[in-house]
Amino acid sequence: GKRGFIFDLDGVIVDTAKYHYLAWKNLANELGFDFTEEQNEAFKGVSRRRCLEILLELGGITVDEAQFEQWLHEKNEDYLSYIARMDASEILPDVPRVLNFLKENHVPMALGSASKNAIPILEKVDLLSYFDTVVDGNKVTRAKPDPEVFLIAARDIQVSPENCVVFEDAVAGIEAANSADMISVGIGDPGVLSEAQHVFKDFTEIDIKFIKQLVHI
Ligand code: G16
Ligand code: MG
Repeated sequence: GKRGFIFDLDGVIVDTAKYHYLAWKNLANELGFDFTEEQNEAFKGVSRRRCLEILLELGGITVDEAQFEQWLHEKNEDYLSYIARMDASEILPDVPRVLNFLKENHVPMALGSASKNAIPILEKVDLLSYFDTVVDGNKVTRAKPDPEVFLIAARDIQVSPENCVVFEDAVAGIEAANSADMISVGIGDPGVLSEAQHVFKDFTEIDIKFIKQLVHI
C-alpha cells in the first residue's frame, strides 16, 4: 500500500525542548525550587497540563484550579517569548534533506504533535507548507502514549496505520506509534528509545536509502 510519513515536532523537527525547559525552570524558580534538565526528560511529548501537574508534584505544591490555570498561562507566555525569536536556523540538522526528498516524491506527510503551538512554530521556521495535515494539541483529546494523534494524522492523509512511518523522540510517542500499529522510528538515544523499530541519533544518520526502503521507491 501507499506509505505516509508522520513527524513529531518538538525534538524531531526543531529543538523547542530547550525553550519548554527554560519556561518550566523559570516557573519552578519563581515557586522556590529548582528544575533540572534531567527532570525535563519526563516532560517530552507530554501535554502542558500534565507537565504542570508533574512540576507541582516535584515542588510538593498543591493548588486550586484558578491558580493552576494562571501558572499554565504564565508558562506558555514565557515559552512564546522564546518562540518569537525562532527562525529556520533552528530546524534540526538534515531534517530539510529528508522532508525535501519526501515532498519531491509526493509522499503524504503529517505533523503529529502534543503542542498547542505547533502551527506558529512551523510558520516561524517556514516548514508549514510541507505538511498535508497538522494534528496538534488542539485537535486531540487523549495525549501520547494514546495513539489518537497518529490515528487522526493517518486518517487525514488517507494512509492505513500499518503503512505510516512515525518519527518520534519521546518514549510516550514511540509507544503511541507502536500501539497504532505504525512503523516507529526513534530519534535520540537507543537506550531510551529501545521500543522503537529503528533508532537514529539524529537525521544526519539517516540516509536516503533507508527512507527509500520505507517509501517503497
Ligand atoms: C511537545 C513537547 C512537550 C510539551 C508539549 C505541549 O510535544 O515535547 O514537552 O509539553 O508539546 O506543548 P505546548 O505547551 O506548546 O502545547 P511534541 O509532541 O511536539 O514533542
Ligand atoms: Mg517530541
